[in-house]
Amino acid sequence: MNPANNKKVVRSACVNCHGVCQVLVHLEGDRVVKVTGDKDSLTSRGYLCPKGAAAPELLYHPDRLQYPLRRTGKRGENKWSRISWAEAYEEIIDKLDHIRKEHGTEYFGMMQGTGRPYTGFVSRFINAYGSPNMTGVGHVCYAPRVLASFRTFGPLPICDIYGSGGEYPACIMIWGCNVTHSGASDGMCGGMLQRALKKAKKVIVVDPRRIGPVKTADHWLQIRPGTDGALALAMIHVIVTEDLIDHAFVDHYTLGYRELVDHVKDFSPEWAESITRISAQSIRETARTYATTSPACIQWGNGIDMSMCNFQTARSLLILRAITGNIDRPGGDVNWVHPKGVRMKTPFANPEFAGNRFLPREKHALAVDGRKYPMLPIVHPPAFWRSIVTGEPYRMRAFWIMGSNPLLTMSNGLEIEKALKKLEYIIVSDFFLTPTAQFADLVLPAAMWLETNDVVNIHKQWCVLAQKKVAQIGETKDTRETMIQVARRLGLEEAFPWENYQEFLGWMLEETGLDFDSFCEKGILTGNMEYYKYKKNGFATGSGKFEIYSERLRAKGVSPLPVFREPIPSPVSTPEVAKEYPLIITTGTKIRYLFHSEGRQIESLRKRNPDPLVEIHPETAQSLGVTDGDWVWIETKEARVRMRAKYFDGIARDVVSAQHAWWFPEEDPPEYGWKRSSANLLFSEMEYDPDSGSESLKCALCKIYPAKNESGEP
Ligand SMILES: Nc1nc2c(c(=O)[nH]1)N[C@H]1C(S)=C(S)[C@@H](COP(=O)(O)OP(=O)(O)OC[C@H]3O[C@@H](n4cnc5c(=O)[nH]c(N)nc54)[C@H](O)[C@@H]3O)O[C@H]1N2
Ligand SMILES: Nc1nc2c(c(=O)[nH]1)N[C@H]1C(S)=C(S)[C@@H](COP(=O)(O)OP(=O)(O)OC[C@H]3O[C@@H](n4cnc5c(=O)[nH]c(N)nc54)[C@H](O)[C@@H]3O)O[C@H]1N2
Ligand code: SF4
Ligand SMILES: [Mo]
Repeated sequence: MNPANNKKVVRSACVNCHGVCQVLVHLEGDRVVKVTGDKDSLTSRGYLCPKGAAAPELLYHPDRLQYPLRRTGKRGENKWSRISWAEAYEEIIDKLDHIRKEHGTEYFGMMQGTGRPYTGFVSRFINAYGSPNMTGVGHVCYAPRVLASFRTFGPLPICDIYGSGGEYPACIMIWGCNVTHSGASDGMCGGMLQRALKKAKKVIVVDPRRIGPVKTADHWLQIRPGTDGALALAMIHVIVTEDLIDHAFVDHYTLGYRELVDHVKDFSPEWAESITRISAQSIRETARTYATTSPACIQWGNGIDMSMCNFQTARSLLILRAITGNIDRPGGDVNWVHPKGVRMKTPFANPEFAGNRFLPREKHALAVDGRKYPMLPIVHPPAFWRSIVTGEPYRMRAFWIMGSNPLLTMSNGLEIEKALKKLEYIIVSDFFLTPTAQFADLVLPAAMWLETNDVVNIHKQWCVLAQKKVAQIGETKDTRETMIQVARRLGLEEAFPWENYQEFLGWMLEETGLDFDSFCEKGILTGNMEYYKYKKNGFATGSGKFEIYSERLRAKGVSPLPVFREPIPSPVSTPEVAKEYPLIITTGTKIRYLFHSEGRQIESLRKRNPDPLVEIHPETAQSLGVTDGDWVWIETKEARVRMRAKYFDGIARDVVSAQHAWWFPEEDPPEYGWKRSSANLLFSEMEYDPDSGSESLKCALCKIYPAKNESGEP
């Protein structure tokens, strides 16, 4: 038959990142030929980034994992045999049942990567099994802001850019976030933010790099990496001392304003100038613009997440929003309303979803990190890996890695490698055999979004999107189906009451009165937006107020009012290190064509960014004998890696920005060259944020010098 007669278009939702875009999937017969943006979509209005467009290439990639694999050779020999799902389940059950009977449930650990459709299932699984040993990347991404929000007033605030309340933001302050470039993050669609920027009267950008929106911005504060906490405090200082606050809001709905006034007395713009390298005058002018242009919102991002005071900085930025009266008002920073009747599956919207009640209290005390960081809800990754290497306080026996590539995306990859070598049993669920998956005893093939149905809601709180299965490659399975089947066979039906994954989707929609198919016909369910909800309900804090001063934090040993901490290392905190390593390095600004360690094998994406890049000011590069495109060594006190220099005059002369998570799937297993260019190798033992345990991945010290070529010595 002529395939042209057999064309079909299916509405779905892309989840090649955190899933914000509704798309049209074009099929010829049962082959997916193209994905395009859906112009009728409320969330994305036709937007599609290159990763979304490349989804069919990912689907049909010849290296995709298609069947469960059991390791047959030694670790690292890349020898595998194909087994059935029944055998895979049997093997896992046998192992996990044995461990809980012989040793105790804490001898099994799990980790997950970034926000994915199955986030929430992982914590539910580990809680139901009975182990406190779950780790992940949340301490350097998103979670510090979410937790700061909950401790201060409620769920994470989102810029109100959809105009549901009849107003658009008049002022948008983009703070450490590059979403118009990367495509999407935290439930915000880059294309939609771009539209909102056009409508805004004032745009402010706080970023050490000249990002796209700087072009039309009224203020660009080119901050020294890692010092956002100082800038935020100084802006509060200006707004307080010049009385630019929203009195009605502050008087009626906040707690601790008086203490704040006292607290910020010394945090003048002049104080901040010496720390941030932004002139006191710019700080004053920017604070005035922000406080006097109403409504205003702050689009914040990863730029503040990976610092020595991420939780504290997030608190300052929340307070900025509150004292200017922008919380939950049209065009401001709002808390979305969930779609009615949908069982929201993100633990942030629905803490019950994480299944904490299944983990007995006494088990918490057995976590391998002793729960050292008060604002960290998971096991601190460095402690997690160390416990496996040293066997202190004990060595977990089995470990399940769910969609993560920790060798590349976490700090101290060489220590992680040691840990993976020592573990008795490792399961990895992924799309590909990654450098991490090469350490597995059992590899489980995961379904990507084209291969599975879903009620998509990862970070978006105000809607769920219909995702429709249109293809099936080999025997891939949705990661949640895998967990349901394993859980039920382990007798954990109370936490996993669904026979299978499709039944779970029905359960999510149960109270909407829709079944999955009728949900797909609608494509989207939205909540009915309501503003100023606090006027009716108060805020979700102990006091019912927006807690500028937090007694609960004080009781946990966390500063009750936000503070700034100088990053370590930095030219200020470690001047002796700076003598040998004079450049400040920020790492991991998101790449438009790639997603963390993903996409390196997708040809159409890789060719847009074929090599690992480090941005450097042309004058700095020239003074080091480096030409645009040259291979260079980036060296910190701990290690060195090779990348290609990319001239960029939108960055300060002593700051460089290196891409993260590089490996080379085209090279030989098991390493695929991951030790050559991964920026995360530049970080090993280090200082951590005392509240959240975060690494300072956006501020370290390095030097750069020419390398002869990709593989050569200088
Ligand atoms: N230096 C530095 N390091 C960073 C950052 C930085 O800015 N600088 N950013 C950090 C941030 S924000 C984050 S979130 C982390 C991300 O850290 P990770 O989540 O570990 O990174 P990824 O490479 O996206 O994901 C790892 C694997 O998940 C697989 N995968 C994707 N989707 C699925 C799925 O549906 N099911 C399964 N089973 N597997 C799937 C992919 O194939 C990939 O191999 O990295 C952090 N690391
Ligand atoms: N294409 C693509 N999209 C993605 C991802 C991806 O890997 N690729 N990852 C997804 C994930 S998990 C996340 S968390 C989001 C993150 O998305 P974003 O929040 O946008 O995070 P980044 O791109 O890491 O950094 C944002 C900006 O912070 C700036 N920055 C660096 N250091 C500092 C600093 O010290 N202070 C300030 N103020 N700014 C600084 C960088 O120059 C950059 O412009 O993106 C998501 N979307
Ligand atoms: S921004 Fe994310 S959801 Fe949208 S098309 Fe790109 S990968 Fe897909
Ligand atoms: Mo992230």
